Amino acid sequence: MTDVTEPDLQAHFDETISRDRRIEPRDWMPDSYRKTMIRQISQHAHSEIIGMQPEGNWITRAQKYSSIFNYPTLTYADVGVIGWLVDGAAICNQVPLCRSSYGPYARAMIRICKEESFHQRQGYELLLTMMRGTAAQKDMAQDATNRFWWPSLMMFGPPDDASPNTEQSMKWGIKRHTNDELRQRFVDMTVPQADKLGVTLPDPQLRWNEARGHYDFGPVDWAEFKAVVAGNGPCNAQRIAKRKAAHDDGAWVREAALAHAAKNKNHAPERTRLTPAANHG
Ligand code: BYC
Repeated sequence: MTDVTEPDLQAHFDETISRDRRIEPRDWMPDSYRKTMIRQISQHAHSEIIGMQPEGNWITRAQKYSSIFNYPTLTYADVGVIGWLVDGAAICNQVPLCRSSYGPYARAMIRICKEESFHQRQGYELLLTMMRGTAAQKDMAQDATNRFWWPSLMMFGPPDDASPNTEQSMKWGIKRHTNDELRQRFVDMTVPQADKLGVTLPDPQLRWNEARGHYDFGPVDWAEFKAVVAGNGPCNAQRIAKRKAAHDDGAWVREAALAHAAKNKNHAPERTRLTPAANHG
């Protein structure tokens, strides 16, 4: 049997990517590919945990919720706008990730997109109802749209020329479109929805560009994005403090579960214990 060398493994990996096949957890992969996947999946998982907090703010007053991270939820209309815009942006970003080169992530994303799609429709429906309501309800929907429009555009990440990870992630098939391409797709998809709802998107430069076949839109405040990502957004400190408190408050549950597991292990009848060999089987 011949030894498989690192260049062989790299060549096999490159061929898998070039044939648009999936990389699986036990496959050889370059350290930098593994690092990128861990970074991106961690960010995603972290978003799901923190993302429930803004709408959790409204949970005692309404039964439906989805999420967003470091911006406050000031009125109930925010629940609708987060569903419509935030989950809409998440879907736009994540549908192409269903074809990500990393198999487990791509497969998980199919289920995640179905769930996000439900939130998006629920938010849109909620806003449609509010926009058929009183003047005060319409004002609430417009105010929530004003506050969440720009942060939603920021969700796609920095512009392509300031995105350090896009080029390599595109080569690896982790990302299928650049941040700017997806941001544009989201704008093009959302403007007609805003028209139908009867809300105005807070961008005076937003207009159809016949030559490009896309909507032009005004500049995103990247200084604000950087501040939020650096931990200085309106609710960063609050979100992390709440998350930490929930983790600390749950310490007794983890301790009890571990103690229970240890007790069961010590008292388990011999025949039901797994040997190390069985564990590996
Ligand atoms: N927020 O080189 P870039 C959701 C960071 S929605 C914070 O373009 P990449 C949900 C980026 O991590 C959100 N940080 O990076 C909705 C990198 O920093 P590091 C979760 C951001 O990875 C409702 C740096 O900026 N979804 O799911 O190629 C309810 C340079 O950026 C952001 C996902 O995460 C941001 N918006 O592209 C519940 C989807 N944007 O790590 C949940 C998966 C950029 O080098 N993720 N950064 O220190 C992705 O598709 C990509 O990671 C991104 C960024 C498009 C977000």
